Amino acid sequence: MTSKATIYNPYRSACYVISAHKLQQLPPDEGFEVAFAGRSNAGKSSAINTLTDQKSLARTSKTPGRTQQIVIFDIDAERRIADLPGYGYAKVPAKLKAHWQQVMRKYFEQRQCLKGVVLVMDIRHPMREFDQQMLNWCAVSGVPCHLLLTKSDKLKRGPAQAALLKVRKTLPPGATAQVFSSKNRTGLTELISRLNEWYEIAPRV
Ligand SMILES: Nc1nc2c(ncn2[C@@H]2O[C@H](COP(=O)(O)OP(=O)(O)OP(=O)(O)O)[C@@H](O)[C@H]2O)c(=O)[nH]1
Ligand SMILES: [Mg+2]
Repeated sequence: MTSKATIYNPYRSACYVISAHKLQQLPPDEGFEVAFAGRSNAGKSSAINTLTDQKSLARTSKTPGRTQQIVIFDIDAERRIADLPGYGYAKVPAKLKAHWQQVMRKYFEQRQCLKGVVLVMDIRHPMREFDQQMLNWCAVSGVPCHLLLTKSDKLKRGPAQAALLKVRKTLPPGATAQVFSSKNRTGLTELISRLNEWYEIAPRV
């Protein structure tokens, strides 16, 4: 496992654009967008900070349910990252949950520029409620999905690899998975390579 990106990282230029409460507030549906999705507290915002090599670009929190909007970051004029609201947090009021479920479904159905979804899961608790639904939405809308089994620093290498192999066995065709840690940057090179494909960025050394 590598501890640093060993390839050129084009995502360091990312900058904050908007926190959208409604789909209408999103930037025009053009270019390339990749969404980071996953349960609340899974580590989406931390993964974005590690990817972009910026400590506090995306707000992270010990309090689950923090990101309640779609937060957009520009990489360049054509390419964006979307930090989606986390799901599965019990304390979010039922009405708000239902609202976001609907918004998310529409986002997946309608967003033409969505080139891929990075589905973030805690490696110790993968494939929980709604993770499967997220995979299904991706499959139905034909959006490729890459699972980031994050917080791998919490496990030894053997159990982390075992968790990865177990998850890979259950994946639908076209979906991929890797081990990741925002804390020690495990898997960063692999993530950059996957994103470069979706964003159509030619690798540089
Ligand atoms: N040890 C360790 N902790 C992590 C890692 N990634 C995230 N965390 C911690 O997990 C907690 C949640 O991380 P966030 O990145 O805020 O999670 P999120 O998925 O964006 O959460 P919401 O915005 O609430 O949906 C924070 O306390 C992070 O410091 C990791 O790779 N290793
Ligand atoms: Mg977040």
